[in-house]
Amino acid sequence: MKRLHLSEEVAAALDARRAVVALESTIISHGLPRPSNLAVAQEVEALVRENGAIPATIAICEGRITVGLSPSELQAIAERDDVIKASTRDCSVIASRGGWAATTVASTAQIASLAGISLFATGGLGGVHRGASITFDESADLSTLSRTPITVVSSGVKSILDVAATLERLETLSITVLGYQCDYFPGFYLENSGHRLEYRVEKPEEVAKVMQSTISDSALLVANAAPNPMDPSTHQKLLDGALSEAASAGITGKAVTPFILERFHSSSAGLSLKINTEIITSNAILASKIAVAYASLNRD
Ligand code: PSU
Ligand code: MN
Repeated sequence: MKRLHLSEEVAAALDARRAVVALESTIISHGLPRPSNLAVAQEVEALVRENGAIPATIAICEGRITVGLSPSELQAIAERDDVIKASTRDCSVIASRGGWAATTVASTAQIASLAGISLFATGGLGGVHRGASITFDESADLSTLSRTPITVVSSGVKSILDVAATLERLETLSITVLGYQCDYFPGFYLENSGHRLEYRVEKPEEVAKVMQSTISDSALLVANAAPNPMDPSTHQKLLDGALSEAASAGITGKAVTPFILERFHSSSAGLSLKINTEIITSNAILASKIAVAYASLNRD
């Protein structure tokens, strides 16, 4: 795939059919505050390795669509001020101009799948925003995942969204959802979004078997609840505050998610940052275990 630049380590792992886990970079550039963003990104990569897989953080570095960032590229994505948030439609433009960009769930999934990676870990997917029946604000994460064969581990979708509508869209788009050791769809910061799931799995090997049995080119979503979630009333207060600030500041489009996440982090005295970090690390660990199980199924 000439459009993509794979690091030597990732290319070798894929050639040898070893377990590889893709990681997104918008979380680093636009989802977490500095300087903890770089520390979290490094920790996540280390945890993937400890759990037997090779990490492949994805971003656009000086126009190169890169699968498997070097330590200095990872640092640049965390620290540069000119890193753009790039969903799938933005990537070709930024690549052609030699720019820097962090990839969202949509573009990371697309690039990872083109590279031949089967597993992808993130925090929470984008989805249908509140009020979308008027604004039409629905993340390209959903439509991209409907045509991208990859397994995504997340703690559900961002809790700032219309979760019920997002679940309806996931059904329409034929994206299979598995609850990992849970009966209800997790609510990102919240343990439980209140929506019951049809399928529950207990072990990474079960997910690997589902992957092997897939009949479609759409994604498989593994929903894994936050290890230490937020209590619902604290969450509601933070959300109400952040949404009304976003409305009065006139924030729209792709700026909505980074704005609201930043308001959460600065209004919760570090609580949302701690939970967000734990979500990302626990999803990366689970994705690594599934990647290892899937690689060994495919070797047999
Ligand atoms: N969830 C987080 N932090 C984030 C995001 C999601 O906890 O930074 C990012 C992801 O990259 C996701 C993107 O793909 O937000 C969705 O943005 P939008 O709603 O503008 O499509
Ligand atoms: Mn949007």
